[in-house]
Amino acid sequence: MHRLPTALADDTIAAVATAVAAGEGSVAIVRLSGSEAEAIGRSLFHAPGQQEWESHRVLYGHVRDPASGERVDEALLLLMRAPRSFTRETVVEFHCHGGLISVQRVLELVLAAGARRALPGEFSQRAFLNGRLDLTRAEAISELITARSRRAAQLAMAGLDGGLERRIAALRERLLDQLAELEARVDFEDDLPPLDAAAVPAELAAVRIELEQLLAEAAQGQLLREGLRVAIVGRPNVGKSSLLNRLSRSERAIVTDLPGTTRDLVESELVLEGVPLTLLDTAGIRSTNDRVEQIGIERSRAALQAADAVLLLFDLAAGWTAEDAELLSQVPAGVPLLRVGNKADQAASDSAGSADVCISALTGAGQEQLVAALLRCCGHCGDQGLQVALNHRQRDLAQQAADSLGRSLEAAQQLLPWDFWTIDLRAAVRALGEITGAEVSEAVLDRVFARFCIGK
Ligand SMILES: Nc1nc2c(ncn2[C@@H]2O[C@H](COP(=O)(O)OP(=O)(O)OP(=O)(O)O)[C@@H](O)[C@H]2O)c(=O)[nH]1
Ligand SMILES: [Mg+2]
Repeated sequence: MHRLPTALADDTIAAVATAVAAGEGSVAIVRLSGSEAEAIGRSLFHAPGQQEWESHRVLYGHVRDPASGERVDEALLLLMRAPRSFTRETVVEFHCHGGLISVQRVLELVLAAGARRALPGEFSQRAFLNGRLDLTRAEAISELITARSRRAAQLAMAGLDGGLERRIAALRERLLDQLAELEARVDFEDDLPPLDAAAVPAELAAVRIELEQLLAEAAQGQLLREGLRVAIVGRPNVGKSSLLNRLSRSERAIVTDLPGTTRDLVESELVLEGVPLTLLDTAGIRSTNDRVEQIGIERSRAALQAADAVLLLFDLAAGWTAEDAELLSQVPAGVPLLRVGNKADQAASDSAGSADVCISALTGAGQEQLVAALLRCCGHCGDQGLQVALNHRQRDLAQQAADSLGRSLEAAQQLLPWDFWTIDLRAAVRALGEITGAEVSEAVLDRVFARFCIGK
């Protein structure tokens, strides 16, 4: 969708700010922001008695259709006059009854009265443009909303408190100081004391080390934020569905003693040690003439190719077979993989040779070891020290900054003239500025905010 040029954002936007789902939440909020928000609010909301339209006070009354006078909803209205609001514009919120119909009618009335439908993230974008938030805090809000585990939510809150912004801004300041030193020498070398030739590269190297530290933490943060898709694959009847049910503490998947029970992918969401996982139970892989089963097996193979990690389940009682080895060869290179021997309760203890972990999906034995091994092989190393987490965009930029600093350091080592050092140094400063939004183009902003949900 085309986004309006940000310089022209003086119109009033509106959206339903609460979740729009076919459920029956008790309250839904229609939010407006912009110069006309209060006028639109007054034109639709009737507050009986002596209630004053004061900022940051709640009014009680009815939303009315101005054309017919019909009462559309009984509601509360919250007025927050500029600049004391999330967007720093005047914001009006109608706290309506939940459900789908009346909220949509209130929104339609608001739109008919002159507001425009907000684009995804447009409230946050205005907050950013009006200096209320830097880009990392704005992104943290979106991450808080979409967090799938408590730990991911905590990290998003740290971002919202400015933990990431402060770290990045401090590094950028240090680079700017060095850039100023060098640029002054390029322009006025004769008027200044000679440059301490070792001090600048030493500082650049120090900043680069901090960036690399941040990047290492980013990998952990990404795991906590985005989680993993883990495919459980194996021959028919080895206990894949039983394992999914056990890990997700549900009877999500059908279990029978008939090989070929699971015909389709079965997904289950769970959180293990703070890491959100999507577990995929798949159809057991074998050659078959059953058309339905064949399609299921194709889906199993596709899931195997797309997974972030694979649990290759085999039956300890039957031992590691040629078919298991064949399946193993189909796991894409580099994808974390565990060979999980199941039905340990039925098997002799010496049959575990090919297994990384042995479990019994029936009794639950070995379950903790399986979880620990899975998280370990996916690079989860505990997160107690983790303060901030970078998202993809931020990580790419931090990586660019680190690479640019590396090139700048090379120029220094080769004793190239100072203007050669400054080209890459400037690129590093720019990349860090793009993380916080201190230096950022409209196109980048549009892309960032377009990923937000509507009404935020
Ligand atoms: N003794 C024992 N039986 C198990 C264990 N895990 C699963 N089973 C049994 O093995 C049979 C098959 O289990 P499922 O979970 O349906 O196996 P599956 O791999 O999903 O099978 P398909 O969907 O046909 O590919 C059922 O009778 C389970 O009760 C285990 O750890 N020990
Ligand atoms: Mg199954």
